[in-house]
Amino acid sequence: MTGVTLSHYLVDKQRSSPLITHELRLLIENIATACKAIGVNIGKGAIAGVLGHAGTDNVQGEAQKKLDVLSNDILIRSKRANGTLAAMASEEMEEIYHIPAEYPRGDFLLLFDPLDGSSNIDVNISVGTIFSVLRRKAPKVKKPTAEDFLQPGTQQVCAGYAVYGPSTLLVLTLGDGVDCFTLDREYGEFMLTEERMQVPEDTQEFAINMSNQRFWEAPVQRYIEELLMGSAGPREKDFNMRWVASMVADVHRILTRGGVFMYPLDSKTRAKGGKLRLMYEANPMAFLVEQAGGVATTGRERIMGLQPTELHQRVPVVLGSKNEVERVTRYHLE
Ligand code: AHM
Ligand code: MG
Repeated sequence: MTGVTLSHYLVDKQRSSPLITHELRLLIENIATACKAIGVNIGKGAIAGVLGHAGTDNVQGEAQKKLDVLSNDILIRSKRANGTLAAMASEEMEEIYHIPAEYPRGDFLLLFDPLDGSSNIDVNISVGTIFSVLRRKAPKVKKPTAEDFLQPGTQQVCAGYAVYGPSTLLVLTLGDGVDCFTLDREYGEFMLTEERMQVPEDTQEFAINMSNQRFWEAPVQRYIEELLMGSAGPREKDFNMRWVASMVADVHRILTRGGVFMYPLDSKTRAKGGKLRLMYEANPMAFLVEQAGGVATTGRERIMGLQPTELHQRVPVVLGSKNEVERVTRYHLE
């Protein structure tokens, strides 16, 4: 085995930055281990009987898949004892998770979407895990509350995602660029395979669920109509569309070769505030995209600047290549 393992990478980071503490390193290594375990279960699929519905709904009223529940359990069980966390919050759990009294409590707050894109799991399309780490502001002796989690995205210490696809990848930011690791399945190690990922400023690729077109607001109608007109329209170039319907996979494509990803506000989701969750999806992805030179807005304002008001809050999302996201945002503000 040659190359830089995730552990080596984190030790180097710890040496070069006082912000990367021993506890943070331990937490990230631990998240990576949980992602490996989730990946193993996903890989077994029907053999392990993990596909299909769990028969329960989550707090958002969405039907849970068996793997949603399993992935959530893996993350909770693997992290509660490691001493770095004050509490956890998950897209799949209504209330925050308190660290049981028998384990030490740390300073960090972990938020996650244990299995993003889970509607794709039964058809063998890439899914992923998204996570975000905050530092708890209140003194350690106080019992953590949901309010401790309500910090804007700018306060994130670390964010990342795993994609369970043809390869299992871990993409990570500690606030100094974005780096990508590929799981060496033989050795069981995440190896550094790409440093300082960059989202190109311009793109000819967009990602949106076109079947929602009739529900969109005027600025999104205008933007997409112009893209579809291609070289015959005002943009004077052709655009290509891609929509995996797993945010992790769509965002990974954008971090790899650029593009714009949109889950805008529409009349179907307006009452809820949008489709995607601010704390488990929008904020961590916005942090990664910004760290790679891209932009992430709600169509109107910077996602990471939003002051969250509730744990399971939803927001519209427009992210990716700078010039496209700025154009969409301009159309909304005009
Ligand atoms: P999930 O976290 O329940 O899987 O939902 C989020 C997913 C995103 O991954 C994806 O971008 C979107 O929902 C797909 O929505 P649609 O069903 O409209 O294609
Ligand atoms: Mg999700």
